[in-house]
Amino acid sequence: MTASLPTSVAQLLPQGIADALNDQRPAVLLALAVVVLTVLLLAVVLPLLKSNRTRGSLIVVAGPCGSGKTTLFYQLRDGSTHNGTVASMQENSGEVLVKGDKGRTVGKVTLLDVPGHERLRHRLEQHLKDAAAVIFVVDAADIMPHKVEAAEELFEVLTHPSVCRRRVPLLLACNKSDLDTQAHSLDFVRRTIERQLDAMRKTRATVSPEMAAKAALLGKAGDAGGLSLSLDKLRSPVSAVECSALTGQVQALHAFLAGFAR
Ligand SMILES: Nc1nc2c(ncn2[C@@H]2O[C@H](COP(=O)(O)OP(=O)(O)OP(=O)(O)O)[C@@H](O)[C@H]2O)c(=O)[nH]1
Ligand SMILES: [Mg+2]
Repeated sequence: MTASLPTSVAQLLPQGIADALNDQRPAVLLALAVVVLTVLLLAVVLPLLKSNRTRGSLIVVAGPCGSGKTTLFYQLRDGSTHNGTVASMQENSGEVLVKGDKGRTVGKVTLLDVPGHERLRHRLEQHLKDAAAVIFVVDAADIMPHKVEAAEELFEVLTHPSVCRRRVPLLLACNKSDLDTQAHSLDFVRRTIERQLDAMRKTRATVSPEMAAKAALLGKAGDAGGLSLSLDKLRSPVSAVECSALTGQVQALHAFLAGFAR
């Protein structure tokens, strides 16, 4: 069955196209449809598939200087700390084989260790756009002198637009638990960070409307039922574990990574 274009439509089209359509050349229409579909596929669908693939397994390791990120990176990647590290000025990236309960490999993830230096904070912000999850490393033995630095960086991570929008999971890794007498308990580190973040969101809310909007992403004071902010009630799911990158006590990290292994 054939049908010609309505006159009002035909008048709006260039003469050649209107004639072609009126000539009922199905081959032309079919070719046009194929071209449009191909362009759509290339421009929209493929980049989406590609970004989902990388996002599926990129784990960003962040945290203050000296907390043990690079040591943890080597421990997870190679099962060795390579006899110590120096302060990093470059990212380290590598594939990690994720181990299940019985030590069997359950898949792999890409780990990206981002230096803690404040001057490199913009690089962390870039990487967070592609992160499937974040491991935020703090030094459990030295958290008190570094609590402001740790909370400031964590504030940036937890209020990062992409992290908030995609509700990227975050693991607070309380490292250096091998320092028995000096390392604070998981609960202590967690509460210290919560109190510091709480104070930070209150003071930042008064700085500017932009800061107030960012601070509001951590919830309003009192949301946690008490005075302090609760890491359990944020947009991103946050969990916390003890570990020792130096001695290889990293099973809890493998358990977290298993959720993102491919
Ligand atoms: N006792 C103990 N020391 C650790 C542990 N993890 C790291 N360290 C030590 O802490 C120091 C800093 O470790 P790094 O891994 O270089 O710290 P980083 O977080 O990468 O620091 P930046 O690169 O400056 O951001 C080194 O002397 C490590 O040997 C741990 O689990 N236990
Ligand atoms: Mg480092």
